[in-house]
Amino acid sequence: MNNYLSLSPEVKQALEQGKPVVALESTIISHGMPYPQNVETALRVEQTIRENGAVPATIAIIGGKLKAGCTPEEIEYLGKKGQAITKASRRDLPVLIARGEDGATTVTTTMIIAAMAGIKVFATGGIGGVHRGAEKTMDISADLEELAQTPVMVICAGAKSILDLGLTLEYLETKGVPVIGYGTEELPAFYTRHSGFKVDYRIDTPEELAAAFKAKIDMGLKGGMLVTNPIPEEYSMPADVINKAIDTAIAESVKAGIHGKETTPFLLAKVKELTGGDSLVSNIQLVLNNARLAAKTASALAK
Ligand code: PSU
Ligand code: MN
Repeated sequence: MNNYLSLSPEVKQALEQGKPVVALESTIISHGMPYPQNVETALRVEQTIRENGAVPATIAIIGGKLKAGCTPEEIEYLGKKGQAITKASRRDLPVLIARGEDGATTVTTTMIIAAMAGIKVFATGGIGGVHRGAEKTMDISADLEELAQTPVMVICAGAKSILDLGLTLEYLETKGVPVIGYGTEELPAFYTRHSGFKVDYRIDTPEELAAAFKAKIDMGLKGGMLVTNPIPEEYSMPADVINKAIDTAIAESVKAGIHGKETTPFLLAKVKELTGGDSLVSNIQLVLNNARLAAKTASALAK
């Protein structure tokens, strides 16, 4: 452990006693949803993890400390400050920490901090990936590199088709990251259950997810595992509605000259604006669904 890491008493005790712990990211709180739904959702996700037998560890950077386990007050702070909190990826850590600043952790930095703390399972909504047009822009999320090197299982609802899902899968294949479909052979696309792309393996139980991840760690194969869990049918969105919104959002981002770390938040906000409250309801439900699966998988892994 290092001087920069700060575990909440509950998370520290759970890890010492070998109890199941599930990591949660904070970019989804500060940048992914509007206030106050972001705070309500973050607290509900924590509650869902508890109800399913694990301890939640919301991860964030507060005052230059790498936090694993935030208090409700800290979650309120992250949600209320929103976009004013730096979206922190791997390259942001050194300066933010040295300056004692705050940061909302992406999938990348949540994995880094979870691994430092000894947390193996992480639940979120969607991951970053290879952007459409990356053959020109080279915009590829650091999330993919992190999955290639850091030993954390990430449970998500797939990736939004703001990305090039085919290229994202190719990249993960090159990097040796197993892509699992939970109860499905098809990669889910966040708001919808279907993308037309196949995952590497279909797994149907938390126990089998745990066994596969344990085998990976035991063999000393570096990197994580990506579990894609489709949004529950009743909350999935019509594909034509969401695809139209995504196409419009991408066209607007190109016109506005958006690039770098602003791209993903810009596209997510535009899609939300174009689809109204429906996409927010779906977003909340798929995160809760991932939290349930993550708690069960962390429990299976702890046995
Ligand atoms: N995709 C989503 N919702 C999100 C993100 C991505 O559907 O909230 C966030 C996650 O924190 C992810 C980050 O790690 O955006 C990726 O950003 P970038 O594409 O700039 O790497
Ligand atoms: Mn990027």
